[in-house]
Amino acid sequence: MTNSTNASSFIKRSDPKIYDILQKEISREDLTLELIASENFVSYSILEMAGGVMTNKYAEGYPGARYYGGCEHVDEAENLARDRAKKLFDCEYVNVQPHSGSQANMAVLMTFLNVGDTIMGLDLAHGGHLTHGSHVNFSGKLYNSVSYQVDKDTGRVDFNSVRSIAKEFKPQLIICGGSAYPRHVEFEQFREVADEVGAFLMADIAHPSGLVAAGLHPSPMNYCDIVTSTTHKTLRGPRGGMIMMGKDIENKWKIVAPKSGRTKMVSELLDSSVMPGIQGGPLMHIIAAKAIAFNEALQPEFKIYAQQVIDNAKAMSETLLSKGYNLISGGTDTHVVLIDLSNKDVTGKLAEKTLEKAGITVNKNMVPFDKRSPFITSGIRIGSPAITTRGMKQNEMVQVINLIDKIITNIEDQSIIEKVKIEVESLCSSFPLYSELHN
Ligand code: DSN
Repeated sequence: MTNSTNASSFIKRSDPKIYDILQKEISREDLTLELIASENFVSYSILEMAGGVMTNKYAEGYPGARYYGGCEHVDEAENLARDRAKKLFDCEYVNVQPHSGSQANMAVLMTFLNVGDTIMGLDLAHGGHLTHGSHVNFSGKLYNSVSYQVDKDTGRVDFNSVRSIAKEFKPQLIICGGSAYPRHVEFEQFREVADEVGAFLMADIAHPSGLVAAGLHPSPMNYCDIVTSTTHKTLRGPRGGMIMMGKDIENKWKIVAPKSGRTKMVSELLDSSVMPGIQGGPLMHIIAAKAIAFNEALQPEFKIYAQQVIDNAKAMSETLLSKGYNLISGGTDTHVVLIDLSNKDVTGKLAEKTLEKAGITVNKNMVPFDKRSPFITSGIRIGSPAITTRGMKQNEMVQVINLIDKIITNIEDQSIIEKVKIEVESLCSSFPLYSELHN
């Protein structure tokens, strides 16, 4: 029996109502196919730490310089997380306190920019992220935001257009990476453009960070001034964010100084942007769980997992192509597959809802040049990280796509939906998840 199971039984006695809800979620995760590209299943060790006593501790500040007493053990945990992250990503600076990827990005923008400065990121509808300059987000409200797009034919970032937009608007910060970009992020080409216009370059590797850690996606560290990530997607850690800088921090400091007029290292500025700039007390239970995740990702088995994530995404994309689906960029290099359903006469919204009824979880997603709104969309995004964690391989990916295709091509047929649901449950039962947590 794991501690997590014990914890569940405490809840069972003290609060049966929420215990039932937890059990239903455990069953949902176990008996459905989780294809949301940004989700994953953490280990029992991470669950145990994320539910552990460090949730009790206030630790505003950083190791060795806290505003509270009693921090000696959480200091050790945060130092361990930082050391492991530095080793994993081969970087000199890391801040493991951001509660989320959005807060990591906010801290970077607050460090490198003045309100009203210009930022340039990938258009949300082309695979970017809210915090890369969307007008509904702080990044598009506080900063002057311009965006670049992908090429209509290739579905890949259009560098002619990136260059000309950068030259026209002279952004202080260029952001590369996104949430629905199936290809490797082109760090080197972005660096060239950033140098041409004198911009800082930030990579948001929230999605592929597990693949970067495994050496299966190019690393941004040698090209980008600053790198942010989440810890819960391909990296398979607890929900949270982080900020990193590669080598040569001193040199980057020389760039920051004239702008801010301050005489601090950029690492200090970043740390204080996180706390007290935008956050108070760090989530020490989550930081300790991040330390476990980084250690797990340093093990040789993680590389095997990450390779299987990519192989599985490729198997799904090849099967989809063979069935006449249009994929943005024609396939994938990563864990993400972005499907344009326009030729199937089904909206992303309807596909998401109907697949969910059959036990297949995906998210509707805009596709580049989408004529539909973000609430309807013409596409869906699928991903392989979570089902790969369950142990599924290429053969199962073919089965998964066959099931998706059955639904999409019979979108109104209730009996097909019910039959697919039974097949989904049977497939999931062969790859059990969190069996020790069940009732
Ligand atoms: N919401 C995340 C995703 O699904 O990709 C990005 O923050």
